[in-house]
Amino acid sequence: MTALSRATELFGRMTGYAPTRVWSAPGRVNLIGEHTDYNEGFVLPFAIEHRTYAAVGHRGDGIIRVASTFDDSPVEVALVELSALFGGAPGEAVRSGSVPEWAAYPLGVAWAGLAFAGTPHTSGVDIAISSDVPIGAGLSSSAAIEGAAAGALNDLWLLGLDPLDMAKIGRTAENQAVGAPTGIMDQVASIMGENDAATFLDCRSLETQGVDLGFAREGLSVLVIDTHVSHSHATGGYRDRRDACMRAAETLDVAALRDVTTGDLERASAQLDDVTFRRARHVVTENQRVLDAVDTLRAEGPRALGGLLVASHVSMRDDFEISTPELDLAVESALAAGALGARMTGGGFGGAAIAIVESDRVGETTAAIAAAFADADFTDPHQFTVVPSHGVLRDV
Ligand code: GAF
Repeated sequence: MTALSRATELFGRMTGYAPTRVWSAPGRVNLIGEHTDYNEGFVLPFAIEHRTYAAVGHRGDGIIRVASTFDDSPVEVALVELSALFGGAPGEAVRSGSVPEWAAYPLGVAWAGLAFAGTPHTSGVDIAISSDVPIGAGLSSSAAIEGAAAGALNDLWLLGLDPLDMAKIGRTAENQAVGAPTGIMDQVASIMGENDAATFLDCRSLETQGVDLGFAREGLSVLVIDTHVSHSHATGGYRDRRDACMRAAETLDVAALRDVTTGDLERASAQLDDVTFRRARHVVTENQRVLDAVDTLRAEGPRALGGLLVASHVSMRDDFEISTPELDLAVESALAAGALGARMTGGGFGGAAIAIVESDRVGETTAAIAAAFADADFTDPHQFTVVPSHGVLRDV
């Protein structure tokens, strides 16, 4: 059964009738530009073909009810209660157990969407969600839920939101309702993705440009190596890295690390302690690598990207310190098997790496990576290829 059928079937079981609309949004792979979004820098992600579906229909009683195929119990909240639920400290409703984390994504989107549109909406809604985006793999299953819910509710409730508004609403849901202090990259990638292209996003101006990738034309595939080491951005290291970046910007007296160039790094090293300097150096050099990757793709195509991807991984491993032994092994074994480039993707501390591989060598490469994991006594990674795909859309 496809995720679309599962969402439709779940909606029917919950309500006894067919959904009015089904919308879907994809997960994403970030090609390059990690931990640069909340520093107002540059990112280059692309949406993938794995999608999350939200089947929706009106109900007349002012209740929002969400159900999903990854949790048996539907969650119901009165729409007028959403502000009280999510308006306090970030993530409080989840931490206190008032809502399960998965439900905070669609409920948070409903809350932020209504507030953004300034609509005091009283008619209720049923939402049934199903997904084929791997969860906890660093492929942004969360942005996919937010994008699908935002598309569906915008349509059903006639909120009049444009794609960038929907991305902002998704980020608000994630930051405030779920309590994960993320940037806006994943939501923009999921909502605004295009077939065969990456989305080049300036996270300060929020301007986007599609950049042609041409993997298929060049006989290349993007391999995802999911290490099965799961991570959460609502806790721990992600927040710590973000705080270090904010401290660095404050000490360097700039609005954001976006305003520091590679030429400023020597001066910055005298002003920051060693750890904070290395965190800042990752962001500053990563911003430059994104700009270089866009130029490289346009001038030479995807075969020339490998060096930038590897440099990005090394910077995340040594300066930002967000890689894991499994991610390092995924990258090293992919490169040893002939990949043109490889790096961990997403927020780090687990999740997946990507490798650009000749399409006719995918089988050999995955076998070599699996053997390296077995030798190291690591869990067998889940490996699959992805293609750059379109963003949010209405399916039914
Ligand atoms: C996670 C976050 F959600 C993004 O906003 C981004 O910061 C990324 O980690 C790191 O580049 O996916």
